[in-house]
Amino acid sequence: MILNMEFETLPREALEAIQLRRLQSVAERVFATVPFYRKKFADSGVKPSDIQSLSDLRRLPFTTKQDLRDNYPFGMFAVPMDNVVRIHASSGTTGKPTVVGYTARDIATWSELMARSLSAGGATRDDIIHNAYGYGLFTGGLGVHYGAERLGASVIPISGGNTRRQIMIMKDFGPTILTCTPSYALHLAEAAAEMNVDFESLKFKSGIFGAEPWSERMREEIEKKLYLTALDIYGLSEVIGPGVAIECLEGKKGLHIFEDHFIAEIINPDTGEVLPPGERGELVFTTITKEAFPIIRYRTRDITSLNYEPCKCGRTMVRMNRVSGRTDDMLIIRGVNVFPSQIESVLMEMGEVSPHYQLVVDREGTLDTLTVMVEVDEKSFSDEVKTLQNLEARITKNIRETLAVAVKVKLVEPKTIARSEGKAQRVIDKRKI
Ligand code: DLL
Repeated sequence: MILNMEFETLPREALEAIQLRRLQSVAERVFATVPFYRKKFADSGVKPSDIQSLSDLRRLPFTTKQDLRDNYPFGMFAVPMDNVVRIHASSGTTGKPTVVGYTARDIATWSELMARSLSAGGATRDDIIHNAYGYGLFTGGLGVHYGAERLGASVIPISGGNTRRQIMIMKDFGPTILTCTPSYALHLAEAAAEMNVDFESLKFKSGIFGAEPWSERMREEIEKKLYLTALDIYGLSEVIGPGVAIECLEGKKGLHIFEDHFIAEIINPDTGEVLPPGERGELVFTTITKEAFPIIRYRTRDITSLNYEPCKCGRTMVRMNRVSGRTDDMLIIRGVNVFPSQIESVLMEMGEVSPHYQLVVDREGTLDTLTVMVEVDEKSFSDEVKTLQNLEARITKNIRETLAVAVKVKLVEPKTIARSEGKAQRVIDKRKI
């Protein structure tokens, strides 16, 4: 269902007029209030008044994660602290977290966008939302929570973890919408099976999964095991949190970006050049309504492409395709670029292994090696050694043929790969240890 008919279905021209006005205003605002932007604009020889059309956006400089680190923790806030009502942070794998702030109006905006997202996934005020995204500095838990309340649905703030108890609550409270990471969704399915609880007997109709990359095959697996329609939700704390973009039930093909609040661009990650619609590259966002933490041309490092074709759901907002990986997740194995999601697709395609896998990167002499650890189910694991060796050999061959990279495949016993309650750790890089 479309929650905000007025904005979500705006004709392109009207939408762009709003975007331009808001862009001009945010450029003025950051220039006046954030020393970082004032200097960066000056270094690039650009003034807010140079923004006369939407295409002038590309005259503004990019903002990177490093810029946020250099201004840690509150240096990029555009309002005094007494206007900030909430602080979130994303952990990041190295160094200090990235810190973001919200005014009361920002929280209202975010809640509306999350309410729109839940609504796109079929939620109404009659639904019960089992929210297993982590509550805390991570934006997932509270982001969904406020959206659910804004929509008028009933939210169960279960957060991540304590998995067996989650299953009991699901049985007893009868939630109809599940929100968590896709990897945790699979973990929930596994725990339910151990407790002899059949997801078919639960009341879920849809699940809104995101915060980490997942493949189309993974969607099929989740839908099959959890008896629900699985939708992809995208967001990042630097931009607002979850609710930047959402798939719709009708299309289930690409995620609508809420363009009345964010302008998306795709660039060539090596040159910074803006790419034409449809081409794959790095996603860049400019927030045009945020008050406490506006961000100009933020390089997300996420790789995707944009699709401006109309969607049958009626929303006019551009769709981003499923994120296929991050520029900094890319492994270079003996000169070949490999994204974990590509390996996942090959594994899932074969249908003989479980969706639990981990990639171990190591170095032998001067060469990088990649070992794909993947679980098989109980039944296959008790098969003869020869059968397992044969499966290993076939996976190795499929990966070599699809990705042109030589990997070692190691089949492991069921439940030996660590389960995550939030974002799954797919890559273990032993080279850095
Ligand atoms: O992950 C916000 C979020 C919470 C999104 C709940 C969806 C659901 P961060 O912790 O800042 O924020 O991480 C942001 O996670 O740049 C992507 O690399 C990745 N990511 C988020 N959603 C998706 C998705 C939250 N649907 C980073 N597909 C982003 C692929 C995703 N990657």
